[in-house]
Amino acid sequence: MRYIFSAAAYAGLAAAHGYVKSYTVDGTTYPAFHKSLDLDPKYNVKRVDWGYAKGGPPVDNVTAPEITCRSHPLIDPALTAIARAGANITFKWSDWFTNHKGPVLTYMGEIKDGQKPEDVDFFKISEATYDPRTMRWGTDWLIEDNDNYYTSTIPSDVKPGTYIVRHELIALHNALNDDYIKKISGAQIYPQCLKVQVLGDGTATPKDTVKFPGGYKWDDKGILMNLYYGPNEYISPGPAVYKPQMASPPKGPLPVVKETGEVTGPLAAEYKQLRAKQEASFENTVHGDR
Ligand SMILES: [Cu+2]
Repeated sequence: MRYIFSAAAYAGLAAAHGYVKSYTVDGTTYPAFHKSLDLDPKYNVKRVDWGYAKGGPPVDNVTAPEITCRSHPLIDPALTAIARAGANITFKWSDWFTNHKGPVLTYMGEIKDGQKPEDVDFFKISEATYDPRTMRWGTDWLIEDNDNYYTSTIPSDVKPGTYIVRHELIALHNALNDDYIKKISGAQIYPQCLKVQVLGDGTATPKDTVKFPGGYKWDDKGILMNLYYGPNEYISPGPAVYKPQMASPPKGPLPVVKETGEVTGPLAAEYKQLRAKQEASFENTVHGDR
């Protein structure tokens, strides 16, 4: 039974949460930050995403600094992915609890020298929300139909520069379990951010933007809601998805990437083995209740 949890399965739920395992950015795959192994200095990992020092539980308070990129303080990325405007970014999530239903959203915003993720003006580049006809969610599409892969396209007309891509899953299964006094919904928000150098000759700077924190309110219709009621619409939080004036495929040759952050050298095999083991043990928790 997918929707009924035993106490043991629920304890597993509380302890373990999904995360992005890797990013494929304009054809190159980069491993994502791993919350335990990548904090071990002996592996000397370099990542394209912002790492989290405190384990990365889901974010419940949309006004907390964690809403930007899942954790606070953040560990800055040592690498920057490279993509041509108009190229795809594919997020490979860990296996996920199918009861974690809700939308999957992607934002991006230019990050200038000296800026932090919370300073960035984010525009939305894609979302998979809810289809009232089939009563299926973005997460159903991600988990059941697409083997935990989600792809967003960088708008082909954005100006070149260094961007944060903020990708997020909002699990609404518990959303109505709110704390009215503290103004916190029971929604579990799982944002994750990576740094991307965007190439091209675009000139657009999308204007419909939000900052995080700031972009969401605890009682936004898409954050504080009862998902079991069979809603006949879903009002996505944040701005509308930005659409380029004239979408075009990426121009020029594939970017040449020197370093993806794959661990190399004498500890490579050990790292790979440990990581595979930890990922498998998390995913066993996920499948334990099926
Ligand atoms: Cu959860």
